[in-house]
Amino acid sequence: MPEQTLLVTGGAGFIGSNFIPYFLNRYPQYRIVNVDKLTAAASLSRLKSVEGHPRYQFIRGDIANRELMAFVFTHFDVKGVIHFAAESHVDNSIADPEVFVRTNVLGTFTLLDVARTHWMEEPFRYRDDYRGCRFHHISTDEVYGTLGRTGFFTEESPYAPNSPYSASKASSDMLVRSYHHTYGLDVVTTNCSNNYGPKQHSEKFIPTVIRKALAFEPIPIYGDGKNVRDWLYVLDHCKGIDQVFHRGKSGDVYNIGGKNEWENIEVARKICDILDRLVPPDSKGAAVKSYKELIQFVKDRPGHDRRYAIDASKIENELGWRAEEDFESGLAKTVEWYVEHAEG
Ligand code: NAD
Ligand code: TDX
Repeated sequence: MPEQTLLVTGGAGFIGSNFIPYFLNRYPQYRIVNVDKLTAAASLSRLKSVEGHPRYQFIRGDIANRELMAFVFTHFDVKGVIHFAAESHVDNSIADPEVFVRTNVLGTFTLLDVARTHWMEEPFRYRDDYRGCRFHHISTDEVYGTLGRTGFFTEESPYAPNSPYSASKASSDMLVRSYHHTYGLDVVTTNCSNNYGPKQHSEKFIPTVIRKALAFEPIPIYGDGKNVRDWLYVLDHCKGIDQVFHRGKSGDVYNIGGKNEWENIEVARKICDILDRLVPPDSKGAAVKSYKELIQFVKDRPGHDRRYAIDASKIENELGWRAEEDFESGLAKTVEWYVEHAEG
């Protein structure tokens, strides 16, 4: 099979840097060009395993830069896009929302429009050699807003974003939808729940708990700690993206989730239990007997969504995808990775 070039955006981030090695290993027919702006959330060290790989190339750049993106599409003859690049941290979107609109809305628009002009000779008709070029948009369950104690988000749930981050992702989802309905661009969107695993940026919840515990500093739990998130191991997310990119129905949306709901306080306690076994506090000469003693309830996040939970029946029934990683073992692997990398 002739090689095809895929553009991966945001590949130096958490999920993208787990996805690229997975995809290169699994599919010898793809070349990957990774365009990443290298914001504070990025790190090229996460991509060490693919450095120098003959089918991998990195370009530092902004997805909102139309000239650059047009160059990338033409120069590499891009035949598919997997679009991870985003500003992704809710707390940052509260402090400084503008860049979220710039990257998540304008950046996604720019990519879509470059894909349209590159892949389609004229509106409504694919050029023969670009038939089948697919734009896969990676999005979040946060676009659906918040749930009470019961119920799940489905692909039919109404959009009700509550933070500047989720509002910017919701806007990008709508642009993707419109490019399919108006121009016939081959798009798929996946809305995924909270990911966890190796290589996540330290500002996110699970890495924060581990980092603070290992430094014997207070572990900050927002509000009453009873907000619920549905945690999915990052490799399970990558496998879901793989299925939807290759087999999903054009124009469709697929929710991806772990059926794995936990209150934040429970997650923090689980991590402390793992750390107590892995790096006993007394082995570090600490006064505390368990890292749990460091847990501290702090001021809540403004507009903090109470509960997210995904009904993943569509991707399970249509594409046979299932979350495979069990939370206890996934969390243990994750904590071990951070301990190794904190010490290394
Ligand atoms: P991340 O913040 O770790 O990585 C984002 C990457 O995008 C970074 O490498 C950053 O440098 C890059 N980037 C940001 N702005 C850019 C720009 N203008 N041009 C080019 N590159 C730019 O995020 P993540 O956790 O890996 O999330 C990836 C995608 O998945 C995002 O679209 C996010 O909304 C979505 N998502 C994440 C989660 C999660 O739990 N992490 C869950 C559901 C969906
Ligand atoms: O220090 C903290 N203390 C705390 O209690 C932090 C950083 C978070 N939290 C809480 C807030 C949330 O209820 O933990 C939960 C998880 O927080 P984040 O890791 O910031 O994730 P969340 O806001 O749920 O969003 C994540 O999942 C959906 C990703 O960051 C998004 O990019 C993704 O779309």
